[in-house]
Amino acid sequence: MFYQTKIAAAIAAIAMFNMPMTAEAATKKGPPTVAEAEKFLKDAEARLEKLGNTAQRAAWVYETHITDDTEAIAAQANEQAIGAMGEIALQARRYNKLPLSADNKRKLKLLQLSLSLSNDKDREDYAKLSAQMNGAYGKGKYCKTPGDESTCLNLGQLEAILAKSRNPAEMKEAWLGWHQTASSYKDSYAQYVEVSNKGAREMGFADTGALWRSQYDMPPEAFAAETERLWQQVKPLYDSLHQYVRLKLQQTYGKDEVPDNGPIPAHLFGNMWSQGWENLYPIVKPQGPAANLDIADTLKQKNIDAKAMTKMSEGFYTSLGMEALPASFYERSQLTKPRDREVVCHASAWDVDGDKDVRIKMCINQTTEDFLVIHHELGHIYYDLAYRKQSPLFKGGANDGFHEAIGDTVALSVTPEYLHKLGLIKEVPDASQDIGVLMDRALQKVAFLPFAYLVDQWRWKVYAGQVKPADYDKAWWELREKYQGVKRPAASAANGFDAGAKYHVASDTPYARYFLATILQFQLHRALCREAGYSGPLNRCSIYENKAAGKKFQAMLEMGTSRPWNEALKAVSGEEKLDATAMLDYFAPLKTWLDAQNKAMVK
Ligand code: X8Z
Ligand code: ZN
Repeated sequence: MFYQTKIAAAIAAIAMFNMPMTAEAATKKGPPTVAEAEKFLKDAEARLEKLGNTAQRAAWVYETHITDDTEAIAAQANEQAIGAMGEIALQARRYNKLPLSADNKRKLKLLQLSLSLSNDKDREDYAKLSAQMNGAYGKGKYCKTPGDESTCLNLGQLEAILAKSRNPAEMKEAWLGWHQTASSYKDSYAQYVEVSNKGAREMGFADTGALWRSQYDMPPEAFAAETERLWQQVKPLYDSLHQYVRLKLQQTYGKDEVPDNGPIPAHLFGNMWSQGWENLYPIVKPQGPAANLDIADTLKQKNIDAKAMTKMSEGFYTSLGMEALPASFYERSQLTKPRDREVVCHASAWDVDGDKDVRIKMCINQTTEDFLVIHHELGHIYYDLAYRKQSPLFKGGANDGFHEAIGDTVALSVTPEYLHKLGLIKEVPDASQDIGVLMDRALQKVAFLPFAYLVDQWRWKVYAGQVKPADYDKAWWELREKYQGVKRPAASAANGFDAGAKYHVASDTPYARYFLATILQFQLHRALCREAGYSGPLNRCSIYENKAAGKKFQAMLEMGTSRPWNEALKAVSGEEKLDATAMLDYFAPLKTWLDAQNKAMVK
């Protein structure tokens, strides 16, 4: 389903055939041979390819139609899958020292980057808890009058209040209302962490956090150091934006709500997790004629519905020379929120059969944000389609950050000129309005960086046992204050679980990928613009209709997981390291402007 690398699908794939594999492994005698290892990999992969659908389909049905039955079916499929994957991972060790081809060595390594839960009860608990938390998040509601269904609001409705309201009391209620929903699965999460760690330790990892950090072709400590290096590179830019936004929020809400120093209350940023601040644009936009990049009204006026929005996004990819989406994509995707049942609305992209059965699951609204999220999801889909000819274990991103970066890279080319070409905005803002355009982007991308960094800072501590359930909220808010400079709008609730009010915690999806992706997308954008022969300011570059850039991009996508990620990066950019200078260059004019404003305003 949702991008963990293709290992997730691999887990699913061998679900039903774990017994024969076990029996076979038990009979292995004598020293391993290259031929035996090759057969082992081939068999495992053939099974992965053939059986990959079962758990995916069960999860799809569950997330698009949440009931007790679909929950049980999804949990069962997952339980079998995890069992099989764990067995294969353990068996793979037998071949580690053999002189295999580079591809086969890589496959063996990828197989061992997984949990192994050999105890039946642990496996059952793990799968049940996982399905239960995912569903609980999807069904979550805040009811003004507990027990009175007519007063209940779901996440989408609560998010809309934060996006539009300028009434602090109303926003605070929506914020607190949503956050309290996670308490109901705090105990499940704590239990889940224990079981997950057992599985990581069976495979020789210190804990699940260490397993996650091991998925980047470098030792786990090196990965932690790498993310910190990148954070330090971008932190000054975030600090400038934060300072400017504080001053503007203070002008709007007064000093009682927004203090001169210290963290700012989290309910004032127009977003449930204060992770994207684009809804503050009307408040923080530069004075004078400022660009209007909000396309919501136009989408409604022109009746551009969810499907038409998706078609427009597809049109960007095909303009690069990429293939049209298969008809089944539109037949099987969930583009809008069904009225008659509970679903998980959080957007995701699905590669159901490792071939052309690709789908997205969204609850699209006619907003600028959702228009960009569609581009994000189609990035996953075009990656899936591009690597479908690879062998099963290589059907995944170069790393999970790459998977998250593809659609966002494309969306960086959704410039005012492009929107104008599509008839979605009336005027192309001239160069004098670039600061406004950059501000809009910074509210999406720069504001996101510390949040993207801290989610797994928290989880790494939780998985390492450094933060116990009684301190979940304390540790969460320490990090949110330290990195984002935001604070809880009220004292922590008893048995609160604010981290769990974020989808990726409830669904146990790693988050460092989004931090990497945010930096990487600017690096890819810079490289593709260069390939397109463009040499002006990066924020004005769009690779729309550029076949040369598309070809370079596609070649990288087709590599899948077959090579270490720095080779994929090199194929597009010639660079081998992640580097935030592309992002810093992109926002350089805004940084200068912000610093000047900040200096003038505090005088
Ligand atoms: O979860 C997502 C995507 C699906 S992979 C919609 N994103 C993160 C989030 O919503 O928190 C995209 C950016 C960050
Ligand atoms: Zn994504």
